[in-house]
Amino acid sequence: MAIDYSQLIPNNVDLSSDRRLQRALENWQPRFLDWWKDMGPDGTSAFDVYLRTAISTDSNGWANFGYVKMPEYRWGIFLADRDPNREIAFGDNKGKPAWQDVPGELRSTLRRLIVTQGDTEPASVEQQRLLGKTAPSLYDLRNLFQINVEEGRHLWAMVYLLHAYFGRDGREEAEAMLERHSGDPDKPRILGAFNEATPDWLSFFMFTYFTDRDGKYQLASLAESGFDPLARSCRFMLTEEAHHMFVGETGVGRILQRTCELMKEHRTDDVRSLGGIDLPTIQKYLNFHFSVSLDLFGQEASTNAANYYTQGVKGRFLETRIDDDHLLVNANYEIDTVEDGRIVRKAVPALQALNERLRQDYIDDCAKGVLRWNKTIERAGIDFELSLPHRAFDRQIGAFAGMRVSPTGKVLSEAEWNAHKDHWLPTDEDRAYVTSLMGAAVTQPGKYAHWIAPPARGINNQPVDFEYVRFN
Ligand code: BYC
Repeated sequence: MAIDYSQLIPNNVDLSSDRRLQRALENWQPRFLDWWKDMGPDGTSAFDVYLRTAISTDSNGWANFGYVKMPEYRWGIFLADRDPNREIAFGDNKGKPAWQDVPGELRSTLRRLIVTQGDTEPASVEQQRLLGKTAPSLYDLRNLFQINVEEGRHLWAMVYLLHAYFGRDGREEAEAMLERHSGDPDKPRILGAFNEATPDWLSFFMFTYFTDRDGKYQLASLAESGFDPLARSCRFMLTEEAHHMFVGETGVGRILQRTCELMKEHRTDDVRSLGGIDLPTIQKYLNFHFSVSLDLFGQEASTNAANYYTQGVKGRFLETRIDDDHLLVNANYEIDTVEDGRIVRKAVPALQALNERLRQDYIDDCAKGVLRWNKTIERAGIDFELSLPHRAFDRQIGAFAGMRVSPTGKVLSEAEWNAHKDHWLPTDEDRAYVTSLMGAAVTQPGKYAHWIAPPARGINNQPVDFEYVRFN
C-alpha cells in the first residue's frame, strides 16, 4: 500500500478522511519536533544523512535511500496491509474476526501495552543522544541516526493508535510520552533498561544487539494481537527493527575483529596498552546488557501475561506457526524459579509461563550471534569464548531479583558475590577506559577509529568510504 506523502503527516491510513484525528495528530506533531530538537541527536539539525525512508510498506518500497536533514525526516504512520479475513489466532476469542476497534473491556489493558511499547522508543533516542559526538566513522554515525529516526517513527506508530482508538485518554498518554525522559529521577521511562545510560559505542552495540532484540520479540507477540491495527503496526515496525539488531551484531563483531588483530599482531593479551577493547571487558558488557534485557520480559510466572493471552491481546512468538490448541488451558511449561533460596526447574501452567517462554525464544536467538562472534575469535586462533550468562545472573525483575548468582548459575553468598562481581560486570574503571577510547567523531570518509574494524560492506551497496553524513 503506497504511502501518501502529500500530507503533513505521511500515512497509509487515509488520515485525511478523519479530520478530527488528523487535526489532533497535527497538533502533536510540533510537540514531537520540539522533543526531537531538545532530546534527539545533539547538534545535528544541519547534517545531511544518507537515510532510508519508507515510501510504501511492501518489499520494494520500504527502503528508499537518500540524503535527509533529520528534523525534516518524514515521520509518519505506516501499517502493514490489512488481511480482511484475519482471525484471532489464540485465547478465548480464537477463530473470531480480528477486532478493527478496541473491545470496551480490553481498553485499559491494550492502552497499557501500547503505552509501554511506545515509551521505549523515544527513551532509546534519549539514551543515544550524545553518541554522535564520538562516532567511530561516518558509516557508524549514519547507522546511529537511521536507528534514531526509526525509533522516532515507532513512537509515531504507537501515538497514532492512542489518538485513533483511545480518545482523550489516548491523547493524554501521547503527551506523557514526551514528558517522561530516560533516567529522569522524577519522570523516568517505564521499563528499567530504558533508564540506563548508553554512554559509549560498545554499550550502544550491545544495546542494539540485546535490547532491540527484546523489541523484536515483544513486537512479534503484539503482531499476533487480536486488535488488528496494533498487529499491523507492529508487523511493519519489525521490518525496520532487523537493521537495528544488524548494527549491534556487526558492531560488536567488528570490535572483536579489531581486538583479535591487535592481539595477534602484538602477541599479547594486553590490548588496552594498544588502545583496543580487551575480550574480558567485552564479556562484562555483554553480561550487563543481556541481564538488563532479560528483565524486560517481566515475571517468570505472570497472571498479566496469562490474561493478555486468554483475552487475545498478546500472543506468543510466531503464534500461528505453533502446533498446539492455542488455548493452553491444560498445558504446562517448565521454568526455572526459586525455592528456598535454590534455583529449581518446575512445571507451571503454560498460560502463566508466557513471559518465560518468550524469554527462552529470545535467549536462543541471542545465542546465535554469540556463536558468530566466537567464530571471529576462533578464526584468529585465540583461545577465548564469549558466553551468555545464566538467566538468573544480576536480575532486578522476577523470581531471581535480588539473588546473588554467578554467570554459570551458581547461587552465591553476598561475600562471594562481592569478591567476584568486578570480574563479571563492568567496573567504573572499565567504563572509564572504554569511554576514554571514544575520542572526537571520526568524520573522514573511509576512516575508522583505532578500536574497531571497518564493516565488510557499506549501506545500500555503497562503498565503505562513502560520505554517509555531510556536515555542512
Ligand atoms: N521494568 O506480570 P509482570 C523495544 C512490572 S523493547 C519495570 O511480569 P507483564 C525497544 C509490570 O509492569 C520492547 N517494571 O508484567 C528496544 C507489572 O506491574 P504491575 C518494549 C516491570 O505485564 C530498543 C509487574 O512488574 N515492549 O521495543 O506480564 C529500542 C508484574 O510483572 C518490568 C514491551 O515491553 C520491567 N522490566 O510483563 C527501542 C511490550 N517488568 O502490573 C525499542 C509491552 C515487569 O504490578 N509490554 N514490570 O503494576 C509488555 O508486554 C509487558 O508490560 C512486559 C511486562 C512484558 C514489559
